[in-house]
Amino acid sequence: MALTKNKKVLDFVQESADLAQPDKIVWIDGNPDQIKALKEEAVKSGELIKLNENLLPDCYLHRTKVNDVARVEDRTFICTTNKEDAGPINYWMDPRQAKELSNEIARGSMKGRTMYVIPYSMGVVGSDFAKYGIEVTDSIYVVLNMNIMTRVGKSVLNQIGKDGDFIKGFHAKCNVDADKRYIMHFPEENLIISVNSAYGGNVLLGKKCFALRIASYLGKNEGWMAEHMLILEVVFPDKKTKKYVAAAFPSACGKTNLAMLIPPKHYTDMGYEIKTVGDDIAWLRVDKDGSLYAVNPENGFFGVAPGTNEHSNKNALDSTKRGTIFTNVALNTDDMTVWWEGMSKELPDHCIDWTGKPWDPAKFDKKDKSTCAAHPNSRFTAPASNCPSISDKFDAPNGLDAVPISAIIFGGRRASTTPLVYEARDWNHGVFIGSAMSSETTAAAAGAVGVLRHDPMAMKPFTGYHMGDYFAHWVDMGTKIKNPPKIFNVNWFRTDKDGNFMWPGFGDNMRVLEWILKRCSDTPVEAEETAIGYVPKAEDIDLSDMDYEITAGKKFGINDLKSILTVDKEKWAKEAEEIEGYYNNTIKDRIPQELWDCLNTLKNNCKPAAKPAPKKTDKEA
Ligand code: GTP
Ligand code: SPV
Ligand code: MN
Repeated sequence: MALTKNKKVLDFVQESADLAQPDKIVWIDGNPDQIKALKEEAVKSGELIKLNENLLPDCYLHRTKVNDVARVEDRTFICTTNKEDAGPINYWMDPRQAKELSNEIARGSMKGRTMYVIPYSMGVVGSDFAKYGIEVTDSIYVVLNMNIMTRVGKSVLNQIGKDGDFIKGFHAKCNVDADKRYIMHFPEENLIISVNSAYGGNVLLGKKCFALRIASYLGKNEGWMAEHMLILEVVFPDKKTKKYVAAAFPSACGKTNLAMLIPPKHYTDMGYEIKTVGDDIAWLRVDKDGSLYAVNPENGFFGVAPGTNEHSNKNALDSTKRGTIFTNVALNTDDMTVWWEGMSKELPDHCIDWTGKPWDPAKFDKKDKSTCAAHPNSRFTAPASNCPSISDKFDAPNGLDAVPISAIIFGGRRASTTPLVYEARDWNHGVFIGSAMSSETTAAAAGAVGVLRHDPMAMKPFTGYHMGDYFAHWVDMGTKIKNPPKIFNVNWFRTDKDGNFMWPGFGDNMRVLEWILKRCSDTPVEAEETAIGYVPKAEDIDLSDMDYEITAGKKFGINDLKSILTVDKEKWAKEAEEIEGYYNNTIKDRIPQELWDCLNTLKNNCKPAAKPAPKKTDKEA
């Protein structure tokens, strides 16, 4: 039975049903019994595998089709009336043509199936920041994941009310045919259509589709920002001072890890703590006091499984111990638990790999991804409330969920050139640094891994409009914030000549965070001004009790720190050329003058110092 009288909601559900022709329509009301029944149904059909109830209570494993394991950027479309509005780096399709195409694919595709109607909230229900959506889908996996990742149920419909607005999301699994897979966004109509996939970011329409692509478009028009950012809280030793940091790294470049960081003992002894507000998406607004405030619109974590262990990210691992859905990890049949590469040093004896075949640990080769038991982009969907480090702010009611941001950090995977950390000279220079970001590609999207590509603000795959306008929006926001956060860039991924990571990363990133916050304090620590911005003096990064071996027997020391803090002008001159090429040939137009000015400054700063004129000899004189 329909749970609302809102005509727009009812019309959307009816139109979707008329198209897909399901046998049944079920409204998701948020009742735990309904969710429980759906889990049972999915176990019966084989869509989910129930895991060991004692070791992993209420946890399930799901395997996708092998052709459907990551976001598909080349099948993701921004469908604006004018092609130019989607910009040069989005795939564009004419809205009418897009609907004709997806209608043809989805028509009758839910025959014999059930269509679920999921009312969901991005943000705390009723909060000033929250926005609402309705997703219809024929996948129980989607219902159960949305129920973890967002706030779902009747309370959302109450908020939408009789004639309130919402984002429409239509998802039909169809035959999971990769050649007919389309993820389409209609920002002018608050509409998302997804067909022929059943994987994460392609189908959990509240996440990348709404909370980034559609929301970035809304933010541009309404004066706020939707960003691919984690939000963390630093609790100072006095336990009263709390500072908030937002950080944008591309997919699979360390957001979840930084958001859940456990500081080294040296810092916990002093009394520092890190709390998690969000791990993937931030919505940012200027509030009445003129500061920039952020919320995490999600309700759970869709985290990368491989590499997650007791040491690298205990908070994430602990978050997956109950009420979690695992996607494409390995099944340990000895005790019906899960396993993935990097969970433990010992390989399990009896595993079924992510494709459903018995796995032979003897054939495992770290360097050959095809021998992995878990897919490199296998994921866990875990409730945020499970996370031991979750901040009180995360779920705070009455608008108290928004946190003031002191620092914004950009970062990516760069084997060379980019130092461990540097600070922008001012807001616009920070926007320039974000716009010029490059990072090596990862398994989070279909395609080659390890290729250096431009990924401005980690938003290349997620900006719902023209990238040049997006840069201009950032510049414009800077004029609206009374005390803009300072902007930094970090790189945890510098490697030595043998390809080893030179910086320990993970918990030790606290040392960099501390420096960043010292730069944001009323009495900032000094820094070196370089061609690219402010770089720490090596002595100002606390290396106390650091115990990291870059390679066997080679312990990390201050000289290693110095080497990853160096700014090589020759390399940066090349980088500047590269950025200029990207601006000119890829983004092409609508780049604000402020960013061209920063590029010119960088180019000038990197020019080799003019050689002193050769002394004239007596003869010449
Ligand atoms: P998405 O969920 O795809 O947006 O990814 P994410 O940005 O949240 O990345 P996540 O924290 O899941 O980390 C992805 C990969 O980077 C994992 O394999 C981590 O082990 C690795 N990683 C994270 N932080 C660090 C770090 O500080 N140093 C190194 N060397 N690797 C890291
Ligand atoms: C990412 O790729 O940045 C993710 C995973 O967070 S997905 O939801 O699939 O986009
Ligand atoms: Mn992400």
